[in-house]
Amino acid sequence: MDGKLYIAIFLVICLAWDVHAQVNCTSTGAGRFADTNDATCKNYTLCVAVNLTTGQYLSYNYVCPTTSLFNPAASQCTTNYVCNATTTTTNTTTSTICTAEGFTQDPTSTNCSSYIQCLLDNGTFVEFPITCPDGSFYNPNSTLCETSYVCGFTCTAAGRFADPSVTTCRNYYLCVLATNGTYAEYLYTCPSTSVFNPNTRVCTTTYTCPT
Ligand SMILES: *[C@@H]1O[C@H](CO)[C@@H](O)[C@H](O)[C@H]1NC(C)=O
Ligand SMILES: *[C@@H]1O[C@H](CO)[C@@H](O)[C@H](O)[C@H]1NC(C)=O
Ligand SMILES: *[C@@H]1O[C@H](CO)[C@@H](O)[C@H](O)[C@H]1NC(C)=O
Ligand SMILES: *[C@@H]1O[C@H](CO)[C@@H](O)[C@H](O)[C@H]1NC(C)=O
Ligand SMILES: *[C@@H]1O[C@H](CO)[C@@H](O)[C@H](O)[C@H]1NC(C)=O
Ligand SMILES: *[C@@H]1O[C@H](CO)[C@@H](O)[C@H](O)[C@H]1NC(C)=O
Ligand SMILES: *[C@@H]1O[C@H](CO)[C@@H](O)[C@H](O)[C@H]1NC(C)=O
Ligand SMILES: *[C@@H]1O[C@H](CO)[C@@H](O)[C@H](O)[C@H]1NC(C)=O
Ligand SMILES: CC(=O)N[C@H]1CO[C@H](CO)[C@@H](O)[C@@H]1O
Repeated sequence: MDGKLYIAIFLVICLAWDVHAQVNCTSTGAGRFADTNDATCKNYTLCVAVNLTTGQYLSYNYVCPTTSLFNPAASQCTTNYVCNATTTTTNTTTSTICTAEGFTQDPTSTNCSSYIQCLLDNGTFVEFPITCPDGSFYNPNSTLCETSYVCGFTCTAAGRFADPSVTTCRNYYLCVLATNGTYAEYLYTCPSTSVFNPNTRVCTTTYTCPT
């Protein structure tokens, strides 16, 4: 009798512990959070807000790539984070996309469904593409995948306009008013090393893209 009761209590505690083993996105909100049950600092959870009114979140577990560890202060994987006396690295860079550790837009993803994680690995930047959970899109402002983020651009006037979904200033939209009152939308990439200047609305090599 007593034995059965203790087994029942044991099972309940196990189940409860299992549930609490994951990050509780309702209490953390959207973002990336360390899996506190992982003493090796490799695992973290991405919380994606589905409905802020109902407080509904999707959670996805990830493992930091290579030697990187989840740094809770930076909310991302870094190679210089000391979990408990593990790895440290130096810097010096060469990568076409990465200029710092952290998250950046995937220039090949026109629909914002993926992004790039930049890590320093033995002094060299390494790129890791990450796919956003279904139905969510990478917002470069928050560096998170968000279901409410609107990727891309809609013409509201004729002319050339910077592509807001890419921070490199390389892309722009040409909006052409059709006879039926709607706009035709064309996406262009500035030639060679030029960037789109939103003030003069032309591609130029003299404009400095804000970072
Ligand atoms: C998650 O956190 C919320 C708010 O703090 C709380 O109401 C809820 O019970 C927690 N869920 C779990 C599974 O711990
Ligand atoms: C970390 O995540 C991996 C992959 O999901 C899993 O196999 C491993 O058990 C996790 N480690 C810990 C300590 O939770
Ligand atoms: C820290 O390292 C010591 C010795 O390597 C180990 O016994 C301990 O479990 C580690 N603690 C954490 C939180 O990783
Ligand atoms: C969020 O949930 C509320 C209540 O269920 C619902 O009325 C609302 O339409 C939902 N919003 C979205 C964006 O799904
Ligand atoms: C985004 O584009 C990728 C490939 O470019 C495609 O596989 C994916 O299905 C697209 N996602 C959405 C939500 O359209
Ligand atoms: C780091 O890079 C240097 C120079 O490229 C190389 O000599 C060294 O073996 C590398 N160390 C590791 C741990 O990969
Ligand atoms: C990003 O944030 C800036 C300043 O907070 C804001 O002006 C801009 O509209 C935001 N862009 C997007 C795409 O959310
Ligand atoms: C307006 O005209 C353009 C080009 O002629 C056409 O592609 C588009 O479908 C038309 N839109 C509507 C709502 O009729
Ligand atoms: C981000 C960072 O740590 N940058 C350092 C890389 O190394 C150079 C030279 O050692 C430093 O000046 C930077 O601050």
